[in-house]
Amino acid sequence: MNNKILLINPPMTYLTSVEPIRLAQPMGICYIAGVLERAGYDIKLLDAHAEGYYGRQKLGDRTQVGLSEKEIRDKIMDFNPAIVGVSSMFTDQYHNAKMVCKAAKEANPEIITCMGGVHPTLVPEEVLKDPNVNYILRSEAEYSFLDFCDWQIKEKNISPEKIDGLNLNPKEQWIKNLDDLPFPARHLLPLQKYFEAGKAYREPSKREPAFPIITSRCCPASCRFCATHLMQGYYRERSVDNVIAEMEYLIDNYGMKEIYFLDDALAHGNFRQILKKMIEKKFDVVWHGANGIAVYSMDDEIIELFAKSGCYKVLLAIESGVQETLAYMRKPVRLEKVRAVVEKIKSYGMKTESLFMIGLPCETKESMQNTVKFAESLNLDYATFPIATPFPGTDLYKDCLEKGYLVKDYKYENLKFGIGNIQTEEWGPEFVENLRKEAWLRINKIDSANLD
Ligand code: B12
Ligand code: SF4
Repeated sequence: MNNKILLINPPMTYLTSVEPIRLAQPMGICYIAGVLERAGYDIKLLDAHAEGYYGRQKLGDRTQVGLSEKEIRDKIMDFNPAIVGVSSMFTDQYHNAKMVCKAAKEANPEIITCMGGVHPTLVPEEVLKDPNVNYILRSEAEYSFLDFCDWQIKEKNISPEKIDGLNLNPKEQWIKNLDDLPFPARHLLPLQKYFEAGKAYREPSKREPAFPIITSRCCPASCRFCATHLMQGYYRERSVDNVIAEMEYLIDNYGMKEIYFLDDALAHGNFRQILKKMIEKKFDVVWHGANGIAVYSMDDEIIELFAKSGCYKVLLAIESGVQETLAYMRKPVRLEKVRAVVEKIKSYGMKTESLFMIGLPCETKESMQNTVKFAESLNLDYATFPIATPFPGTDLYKDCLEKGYLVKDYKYENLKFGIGNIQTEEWGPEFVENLRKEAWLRINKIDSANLD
């Protein structure tokens, strides 16, 4: 067996009205590739979403963005790897990951396919039913994928039952020291594509080249709707020096001008030490957090550090304007603190944005309207109202199932924050979808075409 491995990020499907499309460097497969490269494997990445970014294939009210099935198959045939690893990060995009596994088997039935990422972690049994998927690896997989390749390719004496999170094996080993990981293998990505798309996105990057950086994994909180603990186990952070070394590497080698941090719980832990070092080193970069910043970790000192280190917009994860709803979510946000945090951020001239989730099973029409009123009263630069989405494997999903609140036609393809999937005695998808649209338009005063 040859020692070639191809890791693929599949194309993505969007509602046709959504343009421009966000393009994110797929950090999961970059981290895995870094570890495999260090171990001497011949590894390639195919980001089929980025490589075919300008390819648009209409499918009813949806559009597929990325390389076509044939183009993917041809690329697999050209490289002819022993193993194709497919990343399935979003449940609503699972059909695309399935398509890539099929393309791999059609390219060469001898190829071993292995799927990883969020969806196979949440519903492993179901994914394993697919005849084109030989294996899955659940959750964080840098070292388990290395064991898997050593077993399959180097035929090392590793018992498959011992490979952490392989198929239905228990997932028990989390990377204790994140500094041991090589930096993500970004050199295997078509970087120019992300820089071009970053400038054209509806919330464009301020300066390019922009790069994602992850300083920590998982989160100290455990919100009912979130899958992070299933993916990343428990909260861990990289050392300040290791993060700063990655920043210096990106500045020296790629002229990085902007960072978008992908941490789940940004502002927690040693993040303020990282900011102090960025200021001390006078890095010529601007930054923002792409995933919603932990409001509960914000205080005057860190907000000042944000401003001085180049932050230009702060996406807060306030999530609700109703304290009881926050309690149901298990979201550690105290509303009485929020207004002062928002005002302080504004005082430094940084943009304020927030996420507010509506449509949780504990809610009434009135409580959702109160969240919208609260959001409006904060005078944010931008507010979004994702609809609570019961992703399989989460406690939110279990709660909806117990209460009989999942809509009758619950389907993975519909698990988007713009589509309601919960029906209570008082309200259903139509109410939340309309409220979201109305609130979004009124507060942000912009066109609705991009409302995904
Ligand atoms: C960063 C992030 C983003 C980024 C970048 C995503 C990207 N393309 O990489 C941005 C901000 C763009 C984003 C957007 C969205 N996101 Co997001 N995002 C995350 C987040 C916080 C971290 C992902 C990450 O980079 N982790 C760090 C890297 C190192 O880990 P990783 O990617 O998980 O990869 C590891 C494993 O998954 C596995 N793995 C991954 N691929 C493969 C492949 C193989 C072969 C193997 C073996 C293993 C493997 O090994 C990797 C290394 O350990 C997760 C939450 C979480 N903690 O998982 C949510 C998460 C993935 N996002 C989620 C969602 C819903 C979204 C959005 C749909 C939200 C929205 N409506 O805007 C969008 C849609 C994305 C899009 N259109 O591009 C959900 C997905 C839930 C689900 N079941 O579908 C998550 C789980 C958060 C949640 N709500 O629980 N997201
Ligand atoms: S604070 Fe954010 S990342 Fe942490 S558990 Fe809640 S939703 Fe998930």
